[in-house]
Amino acid sequence: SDNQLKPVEKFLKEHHVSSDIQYKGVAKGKNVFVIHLESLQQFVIDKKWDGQEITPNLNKLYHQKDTLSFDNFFNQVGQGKTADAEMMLENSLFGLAEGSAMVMDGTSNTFQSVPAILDQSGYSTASFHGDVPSFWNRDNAYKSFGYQYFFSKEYYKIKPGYVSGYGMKDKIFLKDAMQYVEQLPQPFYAKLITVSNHYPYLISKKDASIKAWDTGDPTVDPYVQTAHYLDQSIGELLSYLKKSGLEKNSMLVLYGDHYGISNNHKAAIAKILGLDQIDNYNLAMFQKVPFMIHMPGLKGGVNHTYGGEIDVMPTIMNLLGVNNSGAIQFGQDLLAKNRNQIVAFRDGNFVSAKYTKYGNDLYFTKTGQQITEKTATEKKEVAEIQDYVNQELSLSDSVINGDLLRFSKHSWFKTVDKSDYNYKKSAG
Ligand code: GP9
Ligand code: MN
Repeated sequence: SDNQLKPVEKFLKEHHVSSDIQYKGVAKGKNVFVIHLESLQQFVIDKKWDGQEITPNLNKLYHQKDTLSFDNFFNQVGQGKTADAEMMLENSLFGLAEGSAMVMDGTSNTFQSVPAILDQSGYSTASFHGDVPSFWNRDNAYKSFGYQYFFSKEYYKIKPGYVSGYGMKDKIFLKDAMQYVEQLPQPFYAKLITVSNHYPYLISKKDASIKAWDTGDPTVDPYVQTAHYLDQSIGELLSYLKKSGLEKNSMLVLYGDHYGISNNHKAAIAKILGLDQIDNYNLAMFQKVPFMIHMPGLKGGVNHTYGGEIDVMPTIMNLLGVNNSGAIQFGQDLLAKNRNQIVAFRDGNFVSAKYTKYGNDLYFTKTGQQITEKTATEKKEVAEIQDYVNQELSLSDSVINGDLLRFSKHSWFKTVDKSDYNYKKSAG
């Protein structure tokens, strides 16, 4: 019954922070590009290898005056990886502790997702991906999210050499996707999901324009090459957006979905970061992913707030000036003044502005110094953060497991009718 939603609403009300007024509606009516940077981690930003920047195009964007960049932004995914990132970004709900919420509940649940909300305020909405439509159950979950269009692999002409690993090579995919983007009525919300920088980081000789790392760990070493290729594909996309004039009336949101290099590769990570050894603090910080918002005229800069994927939806909704007050969102606007800066990992560990807990070890976030014996104050503060993290995760789970958004009624939202959508490419 709708009573099940009460504890969720109570928690969200207690922890509500008002969005930033200065940024409210600055992107009103703009097209939105959400650019999913597969497995891209924050540590590659501004980093060099073999005398070259690994991500020159993203670095340039990162430092531009009209880009809001975040250097303490963390991925918060669980086993659902990409799908969990999508769930968080477009619903401000966590993935589940096990499995993928998009697979298990994406077909049947009710959602109040970004695409559906924007559709209802006059946007056209589309997701683009160069892989099969069924991966992560996107072909069903996107209907629940209210996507009007889903241009998966079957919508592109695939020639020999176009596919690598999980789908179309990023340069080809992004270029071909633009043919559909151009036809979307404006304003539009377009999500572009890249794949080339995905484990096992396959890349042809022709596409590789930087040497592989030399850590001696063959799983890790080619990552730098596919990351560099991904960056080049973004460079090409950006120059297309400039040339076509689309940049002028668009807001770009770029994010890395999760780590590419897993914690099983400590020796290689140490080598890449130039450290003697890796502790749990280093591994926690290694979970940072890029997050940038770019728009001509935007008041940018590098923002140091601690946040993560769960916080993207409230941030974007405020920038777009689209009303969804009272929405069930577990994140807090990254630009809000009094945000709690608590970043929950799916396993109950966390990063906050003061403390970091990872692998059950506790550290001071600013210095990385380990805390082995807590003072009374530290005990209390850490317990409070842990309590918030536990509550936030379990209440988000209750929303998904109980399909509780069925009971969430708002004047600004009409329930999505999944039968309105059909993503099959018609013959001919
Ligand atoms: C596949 C792609 C990869 O369609 O999005 O997902 P991941 O393995 O990163 O979760
Ligand atoms: Mn992924």
